Order: sequence, then C-alpha cells, then structure tokens
Amino acid sequence: MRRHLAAAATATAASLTLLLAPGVRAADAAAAANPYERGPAPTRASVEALRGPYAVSQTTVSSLAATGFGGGTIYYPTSTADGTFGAVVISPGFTAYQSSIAWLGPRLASQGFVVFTIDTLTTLDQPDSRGRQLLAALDHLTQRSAVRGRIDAGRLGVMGHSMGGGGTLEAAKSRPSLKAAVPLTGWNTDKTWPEITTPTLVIGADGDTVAPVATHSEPFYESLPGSLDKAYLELNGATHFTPNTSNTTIAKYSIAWLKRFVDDDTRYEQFLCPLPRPDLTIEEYRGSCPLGS
Ligand code: 9J3
Ligand code: ZN
Repeated sequence: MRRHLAAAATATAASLTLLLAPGVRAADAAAAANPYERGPAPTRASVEALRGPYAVSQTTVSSLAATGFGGGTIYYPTSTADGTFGAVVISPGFTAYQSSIAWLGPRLASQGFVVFTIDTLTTLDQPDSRGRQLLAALDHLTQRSAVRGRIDAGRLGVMGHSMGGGGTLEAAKSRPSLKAAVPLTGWNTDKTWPEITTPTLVIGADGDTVAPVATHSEPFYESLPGSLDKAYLELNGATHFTPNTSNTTIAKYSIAWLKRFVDDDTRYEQFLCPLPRPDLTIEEYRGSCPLGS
C-alpha cells in the first residue's frame, strides 16, 4: 500500500513536471534559485557604461530628518516593476561632503541598487564615527526613508572614500550581517581587520600619498581573513582623490562586487574571476577565486 501510494505520488509529480515543463523557462528557474538577481545579463559594456539599465530617481534626506549622520541623497531605480533592491550607503572622506562621491549615486543605482550618499555629522569626523554613521544611515534607509518599501533590508552594503573607506571597514567589523564592503583609497590608523566576515573589495591608488597603499589598503586587504571572499584592486596612474570623479574602473569592479555579494548574482563573477590582469587602469589585482566558497 505504501509502495503503491509512493508510486502514485511519483507518477503525479512526473505528470505535473511534464505539464509544467513547457511553460517553465530556464530563466525562471534561475530567478527562482536567486530571488535577488535584478536586471539583464551583464556584459563588459554594461558594467563599464556611464548608466545601467534602470532609470534613476532621487530624494533628499535633510540633516534635520537624520539621526546619527548628516543627511544625504538617495538614488533609486524609478520603476517598481522589479520588486525590491539591495542597498548601499556611501560616506565621503575627511573635510568632504556627499558631493565628493555623488557620481557613484546614479552610476550604481542605475544598475539596480538603492544608493544613499551621505554627509557626516561634521566633516572632521574620524573613521570610527564614519562607520557608525554608515550604519545609522542604513537604518534610516531601511526603516524610515521614503523608499524603505523598495529595499530588501537583508541585502545591504557599505562604501566610502578615504576616512569614509576607513569607516566602511569599521561598519563591516561591527555589523557582520552586511553583505559587501568597498573602501575606496581608505584611510585608517587601524591596519588590521581579521574580525571582518563581510566580503570586501579594497580599492587603492598607486599614486596615493595621503593614504599610501603600503600603509593603508595593502595591510587592510592582507589582514582580512584568508578564508574570506576578498579582493584588492590597485588603480594605475591614480591618486588619493581619484574616487572623487567618475571612474570606470572603480564603477565596474564596485558594481561587480555589489552584484555578486549584495544580490548573490553569480552572473557578475565573470568580471572578478579569473583575477583581472594589470592594464592601463589596473596596477595590481589580488584576490582568491572562485568566490563564494
Ligand atoms: O579622508 C581622508 O582624506 C583621510 C586622509 C586624511 O586627510 O588624513 C589626514 C589626517
Ligand atoms: Zn584591527
């Protein structure tokens, strides 16, 4: 009897499969396997483009409405047709404002992220404070912002320039639930980050004399756990302030890293593995492949 029922169940399952199979496309199966994947399959051209596939809207968060950070600008895909998106907050560096990293807002949001470029409480805030402010801004974004309903609160990342990059490492260290971290020519007096469990892409600049890679980005990267998904991109012919203007190499690898780890989108692994080779814009690239181990 049991055997008979099992056989009947199997037959039913088989016939259901046969019934459904013609209507189930491979793309739907992939989408079901990864509910966070957004947008069309990427190409080299699409990740290097000035804008991705999503039209972008923006809304201002006044400093008066912000708790624990200085307000900012939220860039987000205009369409609600694709459901929720992962989100990333970006901090500027010492003495700087959100304007110094504003180019990343629409550049990343147009690929399918909600992006919050922030001001800090004071422009002199140090990396530990900037780390706390990144987290306060993420909380604002997911809990109080006008676009909170468009965000998947479980899929969050942090980025920042210079002391904001130092703050990015601080934020990842104190909130392990973060899915991705990308410090840009980061600056911090703490050179060791073995506590971080968030996949981290460290971006440095070969000509940085403010946060030289030998005393900042390189030890940051090397001190991350060997078992962690991590990478080190050293920009060629670049300075400490290269992240302050539109830069295709920074955009391309940041997009790939955020897609791969905020969205779990393995379609972007092609840009990260095998390791990119040095060229006109890449001085050096370190990392471990395959990712997601
Ligand atoms: O945010 C930064 O640009 C940090 C580099 C810096 O100016 O450090 C000097 C204390
Ligand atoms: Zn440390």
